[in-house]
Amino acid sequence: MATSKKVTAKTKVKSKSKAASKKVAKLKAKKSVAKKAVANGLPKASTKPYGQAGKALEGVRILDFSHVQAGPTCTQLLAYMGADVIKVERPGVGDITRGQLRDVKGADSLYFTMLNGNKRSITIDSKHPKGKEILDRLIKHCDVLVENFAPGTLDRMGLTWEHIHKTNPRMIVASVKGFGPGPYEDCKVYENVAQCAGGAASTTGFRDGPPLVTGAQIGDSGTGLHLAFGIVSALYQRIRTGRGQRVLCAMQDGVLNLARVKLRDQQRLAHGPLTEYSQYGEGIPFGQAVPRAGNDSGGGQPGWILKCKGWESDPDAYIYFITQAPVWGAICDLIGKPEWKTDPDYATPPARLPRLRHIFDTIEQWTMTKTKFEVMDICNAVDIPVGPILSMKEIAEEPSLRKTGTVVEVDRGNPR
Ligand code: CAO
Repeated sequence: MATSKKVTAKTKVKSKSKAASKKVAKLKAKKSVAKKAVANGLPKASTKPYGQAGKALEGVRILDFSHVQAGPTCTQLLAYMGADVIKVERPGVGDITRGQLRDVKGADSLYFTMLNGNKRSITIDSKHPKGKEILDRLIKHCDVLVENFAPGTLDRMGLTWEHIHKTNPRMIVASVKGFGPGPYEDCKVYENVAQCAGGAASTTGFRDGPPLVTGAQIGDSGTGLHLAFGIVSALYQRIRTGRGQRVLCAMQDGVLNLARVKLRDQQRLAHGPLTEYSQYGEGIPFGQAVPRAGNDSGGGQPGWILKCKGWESDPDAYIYFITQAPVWGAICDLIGKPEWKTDPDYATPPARLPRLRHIFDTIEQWTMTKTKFEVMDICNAVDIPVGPILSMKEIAEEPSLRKTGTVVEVDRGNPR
């Protein structure tokens, strides 16, 4: 076993190295905090101001075997909620993302620091007898073990469910795997594999183009979020049952859950064409499976991405425009087509469905005369839902996101 020197971004990461690692190995069993309960089993309502009554997961200890993105997303969320996360890394190697996509020589990568804030790190060789002994002690004193190793890896370390449950019956063992039980359960999986296997890629992109993956990390971060929910639920249930349980999130399932509206459409397809898809209005027949729908809205209110002023040189000068039925009159007035309010070909949502392409082309003639922010202001003033296509640069510089804490500056940590 070796102790860790590899801790990340400073503000929220507790920078504990050798001393801290020793401390981790000597953790004492927690004393139960016996609070006077009122009739419904809850303690008396706190009189402390909100935000000063401790964090939600204070007192919960996580033994974190996670690496890369899916698992670390989950344990970072738990850490933000107050859990004490002890991240176990492989001696001499550490989490592989420490060195991936580095932007500053000698420092842990942003990829690593953005996913591992608020955690403590320790390196333990889980295959060494001494390492195993330390891990068993940690298992006794922790509440949750989180891992996203390749299938079978944890068992090969000797950390089977049976062993863990016997060592600490209260422990929750939470795993991310690529697939659930079935033909692919032994496969290793990364983000885009999950996006493809979970139905997102086949339904993303344009009908006449190849399937597309999205930049949103719905396979990794999405599954980490699902896992965090499973863990918190298991912790809650443990209050009643007194025992831990296994929690498994498969990345394929996580992506499918987020792509559920497309599974809805697959079922609808058996009963006729998907009339809100632009291909319906264009007279193109549907096949057996849900097609890629370009920028069509996934809901009942038709929408599309339209060019705005400057689109010729700015790749993000676009806006998402929704022709929400209750504000159809306002849309007609804005774009100079007041006659569409009463024209039977345009006045009702069903009448508009076969004409969506023409309608959006007409609206675009108007949006192209304005910047995306002008469209945003004008439309929102009359309750028309629109969304500017914001670049990552614009988002990173957006003051309101800094103000709310959605985007925060964190010290880099310990360049080595
Ligand atoms: N001490 C000793 N050995 C350790 C160790 C430690 N502390 N931590 C890890 N190891 C060893 C493992 O035991 C394993 O060795 P064996 O295969 O010989 O048993 C080895 O390191 C590699 O672990 P791994 O199989 O999990 O990692 P990988 O790089 O081969 O695969 C990944 C990575 C992500 C494809 C795989 O872990 C996986 O499919 N995970 C599940 C799905 C998932 O979470 N994917 C999302 C990743 S984020 O994009």
